[in-house]
Amino acid sequence: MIDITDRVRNKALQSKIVSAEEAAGYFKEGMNVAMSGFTASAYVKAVPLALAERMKKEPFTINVWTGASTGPELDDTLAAVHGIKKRLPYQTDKILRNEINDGTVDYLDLHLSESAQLGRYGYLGDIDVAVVEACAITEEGNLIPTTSLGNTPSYVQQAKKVIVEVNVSQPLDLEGMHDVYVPLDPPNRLPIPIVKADDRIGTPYIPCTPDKILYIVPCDIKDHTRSLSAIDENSKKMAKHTLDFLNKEIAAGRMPKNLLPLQSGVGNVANAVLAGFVDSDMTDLTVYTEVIQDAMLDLIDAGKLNFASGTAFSPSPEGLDRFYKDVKKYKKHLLIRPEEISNNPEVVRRLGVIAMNTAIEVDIYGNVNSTHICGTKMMNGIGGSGDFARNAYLTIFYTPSTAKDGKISSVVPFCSHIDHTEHDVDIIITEQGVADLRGLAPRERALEVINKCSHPDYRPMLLDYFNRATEQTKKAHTPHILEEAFSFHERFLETGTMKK
Ligand code: 0RQ
Repeated sequence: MIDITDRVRNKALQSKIVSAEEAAGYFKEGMNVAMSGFTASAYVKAVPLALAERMKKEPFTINVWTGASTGPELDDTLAAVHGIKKRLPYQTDKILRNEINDGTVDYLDLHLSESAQLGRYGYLGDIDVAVVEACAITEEGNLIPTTSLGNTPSYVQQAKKVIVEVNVSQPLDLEGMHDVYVPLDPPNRLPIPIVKADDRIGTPYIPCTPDKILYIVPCDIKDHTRSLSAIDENSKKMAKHTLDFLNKEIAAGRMPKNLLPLQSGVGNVANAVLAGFVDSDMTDLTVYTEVIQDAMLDLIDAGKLNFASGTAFSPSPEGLDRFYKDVKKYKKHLLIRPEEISNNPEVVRRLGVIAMNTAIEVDIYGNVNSTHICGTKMMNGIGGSGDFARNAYLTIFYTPSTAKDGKISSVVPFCSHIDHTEHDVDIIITEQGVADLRGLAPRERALEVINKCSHPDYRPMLLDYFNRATEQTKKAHTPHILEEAFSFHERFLETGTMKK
C-alpha cells in the first residue's frame, strides 16, 4: 500500500488507514453519499473505482452528491455499472448523461451556490457518508484540501461519517491556497465579508474531528483533467467582439480601465475570450469566478492578472503540470473557496462581476437555454451560470449562431427551455456580432438580437416570424404566434434541419 503516514499528522488516526476495497465495503443500497470534486479536480478516485468493482458483483445503487462534474473514475465508472440512483448538483459525463435521459438516473440540476445549503436544509435526507480527497490530515483531524473545494466543507460538516482519500499525487505546497467558510443558515446568517477578490474570511483547512473519520484511503491517481481543443475561428471572433465591446464600455466611463472582476464559464469560448485578454493591453485584472483555467496562468505569467478567486483549479493536463512545477509562484495569485462563496449572489452583486457564460440557444427576446437540447434532453446542467447571470454587473452569453454544421439556428423564436430569463441577460455575442439588450424593450430587443447575432441563413426566417407575430398580436408587449413558437425545433426533429 502507498505510504501516507507522513501526510496523516495525527498519529492515532493512522490506525484508520485501509485499502479502497475495504472502505468500499461500507456502502449500502440507497445511501446518500457526498463526494468531493468540482470539474475533474479533487474528486475522489480510489474509493469509487473499488465501489464500482463491488457493484459489478453485487449490484446496488447509491445517491451521489458532489460539487459539480467530476472525473471519469467517479461519474463514468459508477454510471457504467448502473450504480447511481440520484445525482446532484451538476454533471458532464457522457454515460451518466445517457442514463439521465433514459430514465435510469434521477438528476437534480441545481444552482451551484445553493446546492450545499439545500443539503443542509434537510429535505434531501441525511448524508450517510462523505468521501473526500485531501492532501493531508492535520493533528486536529482537519483536512488540507487539494485542487478544488466545491461543496466539500459543508458535506464534511453534515455527514455522519467521513472517508478521506489522501492523494499523494497532490503536492503539499497546495496547503494555504484555500479559504474555507461555511455560512450559518437563516435566521442566523451573517453578511459574507468579501469586498475584494483576494479577501480571506475563513480557515486554510476543512474543519473535521478525528472521531468523524471512519477510514483513510491512500491514493496516487492524478486528477484526470481534460485537454483543451484548439481555439476555433468562431471563438476567436467572439473573443474579439468581447474585447471591442469592453473597450467601448471603458471609453464610455461605465467601467474602470482594469475592468471589474471577471467570471468565465468553462470550454472553448471561455478559453478563447480569456486568451484574448492575454494579447490585449489590459492590465491589473482580477477574476472572481467558479473555475480557474489555463488562460489564467497565461495571464499571471504575462503580468496582467493580479488575483483569481474560484472554487476549482481546472486546467488541462499540460496546465496542471505547469502549475505543479511552480505552485509557490501561482499560489500568490490564486485562492480556492467553497462554491457557495465563489458563486455567492451577495458577493457577485457587491463586486460587480462581469459574467461570461455559454448558451445552447438564445431567443429573439433574450431568454437563454443553457441546459436542454430541443427542450427535453439534458446536456450538462445550469452549473454556476445562474448564480452569476442573475447577479452580475454585466451578464454576457455566448453561442455560435448555428450548431451541427448549420442545421440548427442557435437563435430561435422561443427557447425550448429557459434557464436565464430576458431579465437577467444584458449582452448576447455570436460570431456574427454583439446584441446589447440593456435598456431595450422586448420588440427593440428582438430586432437587436436578430440583426446582430443570427446567422444570415436564418435571419429572414426570424424577421418574418417577428413581423407576423407583431402584426397578429397588434404590437403586444412580447409578440409571439404560440402555435409557431417552437416551429424551428419541430422542423429540426422532423427533417433534421431547421432550414425550410
Ligand atoms: O455537441 O458535443 O455533439 O459536438 O452541444 O456545444 O458549441 O461545443 O459548446 O462545449 O461550450 O458547451 C452550453 C453545453 C456549451 C456549456 C454548453 C451542441 C454542440 C455540441 C456543445 P457535440 P459547444 P460548449 C460555469 C458555467 C451550462 C453550465 C455553465 C454548458 C455540444 O457551456 O453546459 O454555463 N453550460 N456553467 O453541437 C442542439 C443547439 C446546440 C447544440 C450546441 N442549439 N441544439 N445541440 N449544441 N448548441 C462552469 C460550471 O458550471 C462548471
